[in-house]
Amino acid sequence: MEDQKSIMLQKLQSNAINIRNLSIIAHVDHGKTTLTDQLISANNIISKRLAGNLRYMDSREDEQRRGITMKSSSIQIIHNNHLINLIDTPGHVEFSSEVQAALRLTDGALVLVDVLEGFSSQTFNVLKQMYEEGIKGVLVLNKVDRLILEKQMDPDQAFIYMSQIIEQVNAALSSFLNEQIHQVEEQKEFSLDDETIKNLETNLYFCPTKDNVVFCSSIDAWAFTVGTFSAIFAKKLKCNQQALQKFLWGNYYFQNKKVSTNPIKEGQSVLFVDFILKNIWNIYNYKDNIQKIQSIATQLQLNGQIANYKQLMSKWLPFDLCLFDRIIKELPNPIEAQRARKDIICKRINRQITKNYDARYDELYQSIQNCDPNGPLVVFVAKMISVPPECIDEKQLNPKPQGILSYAFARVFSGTLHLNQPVFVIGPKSKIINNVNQVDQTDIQQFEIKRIYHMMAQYLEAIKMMPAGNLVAIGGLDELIFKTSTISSVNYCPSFAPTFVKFKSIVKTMIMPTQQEDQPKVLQAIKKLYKCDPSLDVQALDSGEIVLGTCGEVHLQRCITDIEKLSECKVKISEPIVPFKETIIYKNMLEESNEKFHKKKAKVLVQGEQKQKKQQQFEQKSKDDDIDVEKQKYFKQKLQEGEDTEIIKDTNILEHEDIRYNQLLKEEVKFKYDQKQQVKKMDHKNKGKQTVKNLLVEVQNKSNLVEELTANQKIAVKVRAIGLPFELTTWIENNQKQMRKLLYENKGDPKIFLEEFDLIRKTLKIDKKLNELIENHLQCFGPKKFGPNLLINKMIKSEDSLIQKLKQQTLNQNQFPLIQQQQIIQLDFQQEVEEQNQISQIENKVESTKDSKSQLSDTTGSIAKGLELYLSQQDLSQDAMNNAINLGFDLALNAGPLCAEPIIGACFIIEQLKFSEEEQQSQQDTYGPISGQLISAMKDACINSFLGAQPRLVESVYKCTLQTDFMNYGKSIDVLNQRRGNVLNEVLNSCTSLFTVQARLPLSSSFDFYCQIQSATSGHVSAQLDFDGWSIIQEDPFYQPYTDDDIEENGIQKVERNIARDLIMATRKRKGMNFEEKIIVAADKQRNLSRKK
Ligand SMILES: Nc1nc2c(ncn2[C@@H]2O[C@H](COP(=O)(O)OP(=O)(O)OP(=O)(O)O)[C@@H](O)[C@H]2O)c(=O)[nH]1
Ligand SMILES: [Mg+2]
Repeated sequence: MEDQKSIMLQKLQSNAINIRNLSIIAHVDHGKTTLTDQLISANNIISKRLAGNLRYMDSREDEQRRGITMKSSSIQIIHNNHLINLIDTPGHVEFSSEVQAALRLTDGALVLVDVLEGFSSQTFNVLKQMYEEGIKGVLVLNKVDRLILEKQMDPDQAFIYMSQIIEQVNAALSSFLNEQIHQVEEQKEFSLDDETIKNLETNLYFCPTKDNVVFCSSIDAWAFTVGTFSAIFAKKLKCNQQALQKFLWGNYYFQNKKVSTNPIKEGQSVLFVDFILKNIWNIYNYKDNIQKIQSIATQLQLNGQIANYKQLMSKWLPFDLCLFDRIIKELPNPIEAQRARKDIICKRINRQITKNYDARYDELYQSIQNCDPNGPLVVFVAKMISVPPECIDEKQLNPKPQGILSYAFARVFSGTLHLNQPVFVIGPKSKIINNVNQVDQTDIQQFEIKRIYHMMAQYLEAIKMMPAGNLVAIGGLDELIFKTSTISSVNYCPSFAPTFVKFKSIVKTMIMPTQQEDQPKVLQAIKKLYKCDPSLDVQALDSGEIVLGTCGEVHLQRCITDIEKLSECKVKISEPIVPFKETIIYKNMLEESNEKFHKKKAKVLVQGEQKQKKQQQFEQKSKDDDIDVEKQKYFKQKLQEGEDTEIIKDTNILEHEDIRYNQLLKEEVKFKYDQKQQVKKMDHKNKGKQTVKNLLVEVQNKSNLVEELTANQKIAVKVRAIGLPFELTTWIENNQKQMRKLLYENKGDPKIFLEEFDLIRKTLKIDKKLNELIENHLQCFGPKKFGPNLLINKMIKSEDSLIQKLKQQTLNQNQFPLIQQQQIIQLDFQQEVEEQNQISQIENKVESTKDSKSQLSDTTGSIAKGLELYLSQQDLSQDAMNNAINLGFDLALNAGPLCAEPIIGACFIIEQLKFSEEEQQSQQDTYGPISGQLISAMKDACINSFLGAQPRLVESVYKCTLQTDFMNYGKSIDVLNQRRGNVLNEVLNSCTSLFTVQARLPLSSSFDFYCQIQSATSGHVSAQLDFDGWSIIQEDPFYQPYTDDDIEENGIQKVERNIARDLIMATRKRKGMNFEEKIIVAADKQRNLSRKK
């Protein structure tokens, strides 16, 4: 019996025309697993009675408990001599990588939409993934029963509502198509005619009359398409089925065997409603009247026992038959699909696209195109899955493996995979070979296939062979595969590893075993999981701690469960490590000058008043104290002098411009000066030991213009820090790939970059002064030459600025390298200690560049004579000096002063670089190489000027989409408010009376959000969190109210709770940095117990 089944399966697997490989994709909870249950119950894998409630594909305990799918799994179903390989995917946004892997392996997709919740953010995402993978789909409008029972919509409303959803889906597809057309037109410089675009759109769209839209209820097990009813009514009305089908969707009305586009009588329903929906609504209306249900069953000529409306519906419109019919007729078989998708599956073996084309690829290309089981073997492994031994059915083929092992989840694109077959496992780092006789063995390993299986949800059933066009699981590859791979019978086959979108790890957490002795086992488990999970990041700190980077809270929980299962040990995790960035707020310099002008004016007035007041007080006091007239005169004069000096100082503001205008309102100039000196001293003493309180004192006293001396006091570097517009910062971040190539790797044409950089500055209307500095004095971006910060050096000549050099390069392609490779050092500064080590490393590097006479050295810089002389005495070229400056700048950017998080959106301007004359006398230099000292001085100058330039914390935020009814709306908003959520917009869907609320939610306050919102609303709200980038916390972390007015203006709340400061403190605490000064609350006298005796 079993053998018969295997033979039959083998037969089906060998007949590619009758195979359908498909993924089920949708937003979370839209009913994918329930739908899969219904389909597999048709094969008696589970009973019909349990279908819908069992959620068979959710085989993990945590999937069942949480009620969501967390991994994609595959199952084989046989229908009408067809073999259907179906992959149920998770809908939760944190498992998007699973959808990507599933789509790469399959040829078609069922795109589900919960009709009540409608088109949602994840529907958009999965549609985009489907489009990019070139996969054909069938749209399934699921949960139609909810419109009847929950929303009590009438059929006319339901029709309008469902048409809107289809329109939204098509609009999304149209946007993807147009984007692609636009790209192709730009690249190839031609434009498509309207007719072609229209045809492309028509082929892409979902339309019920094309029979690629299914209306169903997975829970009640019924489904239909417009085609189902056109067949029924064509028979009844004795008309042509195809002709009738065209009118069964859209604004068509039926009267006296005629169809018209206008209603014949008032309130008349369209054909779709009249012929289809009204009949379904009718059955649901009588759902409690069993006699009526049975009489309807008789009218519909349904045989057999009908006990309730659900049975009636599923007998009348059988779910599985409708879906299987659509899957088989609408979705392509592997041969059609591989022909259509060959350039997506394997770009590298297309003669037209690949530069270094190898003639031997022709055979591979042909074989994949034809899905040829006799061609060379090509198997693509999309992911690794862990399977416990009890789920593996070996059928005595091999000794049963012990422990949880990983299996490769793959698709055979060409050839046939056999047991004992020697193959090459080709990793993503393997190179394209263009020499027929040469084989580059990088990342290619030999292997003999020992175990092959087909998958039945969590179970693996051993088989002997698997031909092209099928999904397969392969054992024994644990050690050879890292996340994805390509397996081939020929070693020249290129890696098919797709450029999968790298899912950013958002939530980072430290993980450790509860029992220290379990560490090796836990490490092994983490290693195994890291190989399998495409979106898991693992980082080992020098301290020995392991940090897991996951896509969110749910993903993290899944990883923990897996690690515990794989290691059979309990683990504990730290509080999530939330990433922050540090920045300076941008103020238009011009605006600032105006602002300053007004402030200055105000100050003069205030000072005038104060002076008068002080004089009066003084006169009064002198009278009271009876101070002698001479003394009075003397003090009066002093007072006068003090005030005047300050005013004079301030008029000189352009030279010593301070963007922190608040400072200007303070009176005590002398006090300020003393404090500054103290802070300077403290700086040297407490390097790296600042507490937030120290910082607070510093920030209040620091200016954004700072001068730092090298340790030997010989070179002085004066740096000003200002903020960049956040849009410019984001633009640089988004263009990092291009900038990296151009500025770091010295590849590509700078023309496009220059144009775009120019355009963005114009669009943002960047201040003229800053723009001019960027044009003529930009030394580099940073960190690593392409980061979102700028280093401007007023000391360099205009022709040596980065922009001018790039411009020159466009005229004179590749004349000289822009950046010397030896400057490039990977920096990852978490710890102060590490930083020191790095400095000495960098010093060596810089020293080594001294001798290398660079082409730049004779063109760079116009530095003061004294300095030039000194540098030549020190044998330090100007080029090496610039390198040192760049490295100091980079060091500062890697760990900002607030909480050692990376700096973004800052612009550091070197105002002056001079030889410090006063200290010339100092004897023997005991401070090491001058380049190293310059790095430290530059770093300190950046950090200190940053502190004086209104630093702000930047936090990562989620876009939160909530769908809630009116009853739970208030509760949902409450939860958002408690967590610093910021509502962006709210839309009320008039058909469903559901609110869609979009908000921004800080990552740091998003933990347990799902749980809280579910318990607050008794599970009546659907919530989704998508990573949405970075947002500046506008609150000043160092805000201190000085006056009653400050408190009145900002509220006492602000004084008591400063969120930015709290977050900085928490981060510093986590990083083991000083975060608080010890304050003695109650200083009781120490008692000497012995005295008591
Ligand atoms: N009323 C109604 N409920 C349904 C229908 N289909 C599914 N559900 C319910 O919707 C909930 C989610 O169903 P699932 O099948 O787990 O959804 P899913 O899309 O697999 O969810 P994820 O895999 O987590 O993305 C369950 O409570 C189902 O009972 C339907 O047709 N009608
Ligand atoms: Mg599911």
